[in-house]
Amino acid sequence: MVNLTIDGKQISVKENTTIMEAARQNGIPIPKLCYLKGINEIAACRVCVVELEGKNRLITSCNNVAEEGMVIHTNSPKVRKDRRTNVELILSQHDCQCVTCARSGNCSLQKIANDLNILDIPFEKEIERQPWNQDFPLIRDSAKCIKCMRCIQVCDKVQKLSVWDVEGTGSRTTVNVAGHGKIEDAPCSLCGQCITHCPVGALRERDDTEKVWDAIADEKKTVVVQVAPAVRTSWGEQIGLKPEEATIGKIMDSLKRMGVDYVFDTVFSADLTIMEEANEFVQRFTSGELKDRPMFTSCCPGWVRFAKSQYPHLVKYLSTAKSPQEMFGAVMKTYFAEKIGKSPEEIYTVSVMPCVAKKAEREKELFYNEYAGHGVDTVITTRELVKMMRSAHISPDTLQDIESDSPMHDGTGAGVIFGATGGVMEAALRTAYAIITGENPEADAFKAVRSSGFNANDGVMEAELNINGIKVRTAVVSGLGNTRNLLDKMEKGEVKYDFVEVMACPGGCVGGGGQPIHDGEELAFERGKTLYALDKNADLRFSHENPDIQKLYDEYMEKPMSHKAHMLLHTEH
Ligand code: HC0
Ligand code: SF4
Repeated sequence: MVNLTIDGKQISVKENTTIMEAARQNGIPIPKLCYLKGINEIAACRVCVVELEGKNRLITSCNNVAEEGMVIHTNSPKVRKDRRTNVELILSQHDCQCVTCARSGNCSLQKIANDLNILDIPFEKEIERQPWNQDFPLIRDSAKCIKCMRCIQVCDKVQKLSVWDVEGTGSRTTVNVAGHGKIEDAPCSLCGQCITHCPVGALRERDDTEKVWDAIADEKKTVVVQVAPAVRTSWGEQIGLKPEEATIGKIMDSLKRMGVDYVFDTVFSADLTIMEEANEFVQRFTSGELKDRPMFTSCCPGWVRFAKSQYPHLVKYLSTAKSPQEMFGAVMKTYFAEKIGKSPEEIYTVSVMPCVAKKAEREKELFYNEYAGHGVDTVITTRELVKMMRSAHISPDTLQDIESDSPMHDGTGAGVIFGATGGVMEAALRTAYAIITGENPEADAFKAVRSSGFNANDGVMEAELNINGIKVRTAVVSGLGNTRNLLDKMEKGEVKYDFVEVMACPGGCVGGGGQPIHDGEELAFERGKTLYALDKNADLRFSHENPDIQKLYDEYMEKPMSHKAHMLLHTEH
């Protein structure tokens, strides 16, 4: 142990603990901007400076280790002055247009500047705004970038894609797409992890909320919304609701109050995806087609983009089943449109997703008979949903639990867990078991594929399962860096699987790039627990027992993998 004094408090910490961590463990938070534990410990912002007594100098606390006998001051006049100057210098290169910023109220720079009582910036402003494709789902505003390097590090170390890089030197050092390229040409998976790790508003999703308001205002349109499984775990975080208060029913109520005509839960179509994907897996597995490679899940568009750009030879092993978002879009514009006597063109479909890549996934076209268009018209993130609630001045405490509409009302626990890493695999195995054996397994029989912690086991869970004497080797992975490691092992023949689930964001959709931002905190695992609890308490836990799915097949799709199902529910990648 190492003994030192911080702000007059004598403390002991383990060797090799940074000063910042030693202070944190003892209830002394040190302000920071660029620091991200284990990912970005480069002291670029110098906001975390502290005074080391006796040495007459300031040191950064995030990357200096506590040493025996140190006497540290985290808030001396010298520290305050230096910290303030460092923040003022950062502000001199930042556009400071807080009123029109997507992160206003949730910005680490805004908070620190306020905490330090900075009322004026004594330096000349030097701001350059680089051009950006405003149609791309990921928007970067260089005039807000504080060069903390977090985006570079997250994309490089966590997602292993290296989309961002430093360019220029000296005071002209800045961040941009690597090689001064265009974002639309870069291998960006649109996972959105750089957005959720940006301390300011330099990175954000394209705002699509106005399209939804326009559709609501258009009397000729019937607006139909679906809400993804993971949204229920996080939407309350930004508006002060506890997880148990922030139910899916209240999201449905808020959407109806905004003027949406029909509201649905994507859990319904997660069950539909399982019907198609489990049948597809059993067919591909038993036909011997999967000799060399596994079948991969394909519902995560960040993963599909990654596979296409990094491992194109593996694309043919992706399941052809569309994602639940896309299946729901197809069902809304055909089966549902017929039920309510409307044409597909009169239906305007919106998805609320915890994801940025879903904004690109919706661009896929829907072909059926004469009709060609999009299954989903607009995708908004969880953050955009909360923004819409705010602009509709809905008080969260007045929201009631209301049911989703019919005839796509029912959803099972198997569909709910889609939002957490391992959930799609577990749900698919429950139904694949029933297809192979003719009877249901115990509902928790495949819980070995659940994650044991945020990014535990390098994000990989493996399970070898026995279904009626047939051995099925499965793996589940989340995070694209973890995925790259796993795929490389697979390509070298070090590991072999029959069925693999991949989610681009660490922890699955609960940790998605469209979720509420809590600077530097990783909440995916905690949010995932909410989904597993909902599954445990659900009346139905097998997708094939969903009565509304059974009705959809009876009345419209015939059976899983039918010609009609192929036309509407499957895709080429
Ligand atoms: Fe997901 Fe989905 S589970 S990708 O994470 O499969 O975004 O929540 O909606 O489509 O259901 C996201 C979440 C979805 C889809 C579902 C899948
Ligand atoms: Fe990298 Fe993901 Fe950001 Fe794209 S969205 S730049 S892949 S972190």
